[in-house]
Amino acid sequence: MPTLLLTYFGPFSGTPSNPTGQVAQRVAQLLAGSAPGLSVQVRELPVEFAASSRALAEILDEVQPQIAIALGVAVGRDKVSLERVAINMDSARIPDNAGDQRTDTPIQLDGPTAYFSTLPTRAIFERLTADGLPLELSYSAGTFVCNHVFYELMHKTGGFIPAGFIHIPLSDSDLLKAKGQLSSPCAEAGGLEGKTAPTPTLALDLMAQILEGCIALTLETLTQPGA
Ligand code: PCA
Repeated sequence: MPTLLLTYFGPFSGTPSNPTGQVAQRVAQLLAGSAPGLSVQVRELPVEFAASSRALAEILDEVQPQIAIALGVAVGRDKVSLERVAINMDSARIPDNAGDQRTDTPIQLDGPTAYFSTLPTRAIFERLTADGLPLELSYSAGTFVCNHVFYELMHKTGGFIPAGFIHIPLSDSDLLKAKGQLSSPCAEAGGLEGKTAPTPTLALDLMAQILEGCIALTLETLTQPGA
């Protein structure tokens, strides 16, 4: 039975509510019905540069997934973003949840400049946008903890499994929960700066349905090598 690892994050500086936990749980429920042969392991990662690397290494070791997808929120984006490139740099104006504020810091001293996602991002984008779903291909996951986890995920899985990162917009309930505490989008955290209000959102159920589709198409590549 193949195993899918799905990771999510909690709140962080300027973003008091993160939809990725609820979305990951809903995706797991949907997959229990649509892909009963798939074991789905949902895990939270800390929004911390150093601790997320350690946690991810432990989780990969424990779960030994055949597919790994990390989720993060990108405030200001209005579509589910299939991230294609992770870069070897931590740099952000905001600190992580441990107070660590990094500027132009390499993630892996001897690592390559960048990794590409090994999820079938092009095929997912074409198939799901043809169904009218709000998805985009993205060439920057920023330089905060999401890009960090994406880079570490690709570094540690070494291209041997389909793995990658997907940013999602905020949900309506996040905006309600944030009650004015939401800061303006931060580009390093994948956000879209310079956009005027209102902050775009997508419904949790729609985001879960899109991710279920992403995973179904990725599963097809496990059974059809080279697809
Ligand atoms: N988004 C942030 C970190 C955690 C999250 O959900 C980012 O895009 O870097």
